[in-house]
Amino acid sequence: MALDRNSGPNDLSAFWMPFTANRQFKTAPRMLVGAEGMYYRTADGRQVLDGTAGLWCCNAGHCRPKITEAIQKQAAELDYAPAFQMGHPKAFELASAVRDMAPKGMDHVFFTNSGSESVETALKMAIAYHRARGDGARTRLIGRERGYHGVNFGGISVGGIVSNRKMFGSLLTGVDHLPHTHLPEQNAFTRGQPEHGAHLADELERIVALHGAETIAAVIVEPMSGSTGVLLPPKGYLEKLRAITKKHGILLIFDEVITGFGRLGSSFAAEHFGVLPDMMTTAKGLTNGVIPMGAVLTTSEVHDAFMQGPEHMIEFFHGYTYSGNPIASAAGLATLQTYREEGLFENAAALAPYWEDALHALKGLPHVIDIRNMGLIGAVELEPIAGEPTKRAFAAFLDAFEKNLMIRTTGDIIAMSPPLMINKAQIDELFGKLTDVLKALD
Ligand code: PXG
Repeated sequence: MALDRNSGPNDLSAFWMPFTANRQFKTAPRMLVGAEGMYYRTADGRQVLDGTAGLWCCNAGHCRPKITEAIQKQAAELDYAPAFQMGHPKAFELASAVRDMAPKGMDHVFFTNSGSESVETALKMAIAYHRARGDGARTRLIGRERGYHGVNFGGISVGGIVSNRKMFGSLLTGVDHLPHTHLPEQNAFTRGQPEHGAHLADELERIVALHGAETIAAVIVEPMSGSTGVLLPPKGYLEKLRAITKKHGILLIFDEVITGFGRLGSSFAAEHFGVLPDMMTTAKGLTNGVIPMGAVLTTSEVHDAFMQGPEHMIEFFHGYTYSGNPIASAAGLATLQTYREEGLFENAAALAPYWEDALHALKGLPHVIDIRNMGLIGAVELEPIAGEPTKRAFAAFLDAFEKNLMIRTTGDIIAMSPPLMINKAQIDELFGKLTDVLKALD
């Protein structure tokens, strides 16, 4: 019997770790055993500054009392309620709170359990929306090169990460991609939004001309690409995408899994850039990463298109066992309350210029070929070691952890996105440590 197996706490073999160099990790494990506020605690008792809010998700910081209490209380009161054909008050309360925080016009909220599920949900919703309106030929989906939309089949199909796509067969059919907007020759070391590249949105006109607008359901983009190395939208780019999609009756989906919930110093990137999409996908910061939860936000126009036919019929044939789970809903409510009460989005906005200055001061350090930032996000791009891509940045990640700093790397890009509760002294600590890391790199 499996339970009789004598596998002690040091047995690392069973857990096949996600997006991890498993063999490397298991030769020198990096174990976190505690967390509070801005810091993780390691198994060997070190305090590690969290420069990444976990995986871009712990926007309120770690082990925040309100969130912890809300989860404990909810677990003891109503642990689970069926998600289909039944309800419980907290899911409705959270949906309203998310709507109230979102840009005006985002009126309805569909719950999922992750960013990947939010993406699948939005893509299905887009296709079903057109069908519900008698426009069923609109099935084509347009993503973007270097886009990241999670790991499920729809998400990797519209996404533009080569290693995410090449391993997994033929993917969805009927998908096309916009070019990415990363133009380092013209935009390197720009502070905030780059000047050059808005014209790349015009490529959508070319794609529309190729396939016919009447076959295209939706365009999905991250308003700012996080995972592929912090690629900012050039000035005017998102506005153009909005204008072109609107002109052709194509839905525009913003994947706000990273940019949502204060990361840019605004509730959402849509608000930050002043561009309203038809749908937004979210997760991560919705529950401070503490309990898995995601949400798709839509306009009334999208939602209302489904609300027809006999009233006893299910309008949207989609959902998850854990959609709007009571404990996740309680965590979400406490998270939004913490953001509000502590003014964390405002803190992010107020500290963004200080963050930008501290980050751009790294210019001139060895191997640094570009620096990018927005809100409380920063990226430092390193010159790859010839013939060994990703190795230099991974070495920086390992050394940073030794120096009690957590960063993320993607390719040869270092990405940082600290909890929004960070202060100036901690920003200095972060970039002081990173400077030491960069100076020591081969
Ligand atoms: N969309 C976007 C824009 C994301 O950034 C997902 C969807 C998928 O979310 P889930 O919850 O299914 O993982 C993401 C996730 C990194 C990193 O270091 C980024 C993500 C996840 C893990 C690490 O860049 N983004």
